[in-house]
Amino acid sequence: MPGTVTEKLIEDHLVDGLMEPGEEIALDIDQTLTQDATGTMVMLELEAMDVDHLETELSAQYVDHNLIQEDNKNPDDHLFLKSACEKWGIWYSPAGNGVSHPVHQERFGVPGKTLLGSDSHTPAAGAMGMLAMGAGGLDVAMAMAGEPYRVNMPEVWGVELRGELPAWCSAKDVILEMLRRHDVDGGVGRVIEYHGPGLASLTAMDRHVIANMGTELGATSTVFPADDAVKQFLAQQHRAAEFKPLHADDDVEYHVTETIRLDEIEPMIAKPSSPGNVVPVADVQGKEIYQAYIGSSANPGLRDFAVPAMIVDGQRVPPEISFDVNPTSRQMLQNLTDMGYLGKLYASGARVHQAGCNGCIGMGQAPATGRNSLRTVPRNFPGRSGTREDSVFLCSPETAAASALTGEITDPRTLEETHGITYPDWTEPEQIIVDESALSPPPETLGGELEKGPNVKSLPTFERVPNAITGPVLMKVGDDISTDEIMPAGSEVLPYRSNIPKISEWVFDQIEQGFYERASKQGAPWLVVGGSNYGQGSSREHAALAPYHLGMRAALAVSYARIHWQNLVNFGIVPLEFMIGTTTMPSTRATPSNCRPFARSYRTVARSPCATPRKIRRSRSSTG
Ligand code: MIC
Repeated sequence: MPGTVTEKLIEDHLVDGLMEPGEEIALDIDQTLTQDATGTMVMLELEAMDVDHLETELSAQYVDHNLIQEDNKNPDDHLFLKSACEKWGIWYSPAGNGVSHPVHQERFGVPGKTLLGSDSHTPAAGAMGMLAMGAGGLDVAMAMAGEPYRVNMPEVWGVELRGELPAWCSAKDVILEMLRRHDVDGGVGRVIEYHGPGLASLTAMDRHVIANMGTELGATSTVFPADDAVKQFLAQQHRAAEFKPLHADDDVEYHVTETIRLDEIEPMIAKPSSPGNVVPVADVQGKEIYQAYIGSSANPGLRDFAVPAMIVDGQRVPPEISFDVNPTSRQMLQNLTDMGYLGKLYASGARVHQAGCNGCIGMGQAPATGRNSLRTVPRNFPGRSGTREDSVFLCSPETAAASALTGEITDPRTLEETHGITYPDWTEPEQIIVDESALSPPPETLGGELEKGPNVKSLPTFERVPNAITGPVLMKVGDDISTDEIMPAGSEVLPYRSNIPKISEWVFDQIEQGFYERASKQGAPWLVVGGSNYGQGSSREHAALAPYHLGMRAALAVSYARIHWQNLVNFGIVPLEFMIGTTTMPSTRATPSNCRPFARSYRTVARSPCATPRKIRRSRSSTG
């Protein structure tokens, strides 16, 4: 049978299960990625499981989220993570070295491998011909300890790209077009596989942009073939020898097919407060803005900074506009400086921040209340910017730079007429400065003590899941509720990612201030009722751990986002589903007869974080 890239990757890593869409399969995981905001919990889970050594080919830990060191908490977490890397043999990327996804692609991306990351945007590495998936921390910890990753066999959604992007449009407009067509749940249960002649004009970092935000479509992952673009990327990163081609066979059949004509793409924008709320920029043109922001894992390429730098070159951003530049990595800063682009950005009035995720999850750069903020980041869920009443739009670097110049939402194509600016000519350089000096490899001798600051609290203990749960519904929410609404991020909350009792004070706070007091008064057990795609967005298992701590024991929703469903199950919250189309609504008393995933959930819950993981015999040491 001819195979797609996705099927080849899965077949090569299949440990258990049938490759039939919807069937549970188990996959061998070659590499893991953890970032600090979820990684502390991963390390606490490895500790709770008493894991003495890792089984992955490579595990890497990045510090890119909790960068504001306003007191001891974040730096203590960084040291804790460093000590964990030394104990278990994990690569360590310190604060300031850069955003996990692009740095991982640059240093460790290898065609043909699997990657599991405790961050929902891990699929970005699909740009390299890898099968990369986001998961909750416990699943990542289990993979590090040698357990295969269990996921439902996806359908493969073949998206054929034709033509070439017109001037003033870039990869971000392609993925925003996908979101315009399919909204935040269009990719559920699928891997999106891009193919066709249009691929030739997209670099590996352009593909990263598209793969990164496949997560916003709810997709299990996104993959691209490993072709010349990947070869060039690896050569640019001084890793040419690691290239291996990976292509779909001829005449392959996809479960779902779609075509995008790149030459028909126009600048797109996602309006507040959902990445699926996409319209052409021209439709919202003229709205006054407060902030234009470039950077994040959704637009991390050199061109994503160089092109805006060339757009604003010789111009000055109005003084009332906050033009925030968030460089991807230390290496990128060195290159932008060396090539003169950083100087152009500064001269235009930009505020240049340290390399990292920063304002993408509200770690600084929060916009003023109700004022429009244009960002190249992947998400604009309510309050995620750090401002409760925010108004965040998602767009390309071209649209952000054009709007920074004019002070209002601007279709970048109009700059030719209004400012006499022609679309910058950009060709990806063959040679750049490559600097991995800040990355610490695993030490020769492993072991040592975990360095726990006063804010690092060990993993709480969990009760056995009972056979029946009776309790009141404390919260009722609609469709597409994101984990940002269940367990907010932001600079005030994120420092408590390694302290479950404390972070639980913000559970559902974005929806109801004072929920913590109400839930604490109620005590366990209580339930939440939700609509479809409950828990979309981030992989943060805190959105399950913290509600559990407050007494949540079951959710009752129309459907769940994949990663959040796994997180609920992992930590003993039973994810029940309404049986749509029947006349009898299920009661809040959970029994196998009124909930579809119950039996399966219960089985998975048995893999509690306190149990030592069963070591599997890995089917291969490398994917070959
Ligand atoms: C995000 O983009 O939402 C995050 C912050 O990177 C999260 C992880 C987190 O909550 O720490 C994600 O995407 O999984």
